[in-house]
Amino acid sequence: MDTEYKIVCLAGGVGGAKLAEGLARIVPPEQLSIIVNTGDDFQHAGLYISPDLDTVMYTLGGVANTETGWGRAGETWNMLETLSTVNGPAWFKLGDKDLATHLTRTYIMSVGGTLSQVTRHFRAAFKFKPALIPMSDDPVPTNIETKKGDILPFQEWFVRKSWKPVVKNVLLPEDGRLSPTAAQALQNADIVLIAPSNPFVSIDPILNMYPARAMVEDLPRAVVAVSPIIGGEAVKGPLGKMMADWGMEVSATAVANHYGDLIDGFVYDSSDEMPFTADMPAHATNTLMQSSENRVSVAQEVLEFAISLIKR
Ligand code: FO1
Repeated sequence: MDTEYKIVCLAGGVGGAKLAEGLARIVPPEQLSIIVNTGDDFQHAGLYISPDLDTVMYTLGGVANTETGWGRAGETWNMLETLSTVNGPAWFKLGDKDLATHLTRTYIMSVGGTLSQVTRHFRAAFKFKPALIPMSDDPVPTNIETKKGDILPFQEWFVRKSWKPVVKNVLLPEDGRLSPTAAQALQNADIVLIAPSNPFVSIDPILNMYPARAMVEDLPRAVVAVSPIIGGEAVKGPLGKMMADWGMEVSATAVANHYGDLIDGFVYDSSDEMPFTADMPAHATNTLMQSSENRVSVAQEVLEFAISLIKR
């Protein structure tokens, strides 16, 4: 796809990784930046873990475990099995191959490297070209306030409690700031694409990084969000449950309304009704990204739709 536009994709885990992979196949790498949520990051057994960055990185590197949506393909679990025998913290499953990533990230950060430097270091190792950028270089953890009144670190809620506790609020840090490279990418963006990730725990954390929201509102000539809801359901993860728990309609329309006037256009799945949102340009297609072919076709359609908005 020959486009001179600079494209920034805001991405969380699995949905973000799939759109990023499709974009990486059609956009020249120097014109594509992927800004990834780091609100799920945490210290686990002394290791610095960045789940969404790793999911996008492994996907762009062609080594992602597509069954689980996290970790690496062809994984072995010797360390984890042994960890259990010595009563180590085995609730968060670390595969032997995946462990190499966490050890390397933790090492580089222990000698003063930033998360952005770590991510650039991995770009060479995993042989992908687009800029993969953490939303912030500082710890900006997302916490979950449950209806029962507990405040859980994200992975405690997501993994340890399998996102069963009903969410009252998603608590985002007040003082988070974009990483310098993320700010620069948004500064130069012509098009911002919001991936079909969870708006509340993957995309809002990115927009919460000062001054991301203002930059997205003011700068690019087209901001397009892709619906993470298909056929009235979330493809994966806690989104459907969260929306239902909040009494929201689990629909593409509800997601479009959540983004509101931040976006100029919305791409939704043909199986859903046209999102009735005040004169929001919308484009329907098959947004399910199973194979790498349709990751490319979805990326192509999203990009063409965004470009059409610029030319309007
Ligand atoms: N998710 C799980 O449900 N169980 C796990 O044991 C688990 C381990 C894990 C290890 C590394 C990693 O990068 C991700 C991992 N995830 C696991 C997924 C992770 O919790 C989620 O990917 C995000 O935080 C939400 O998108």
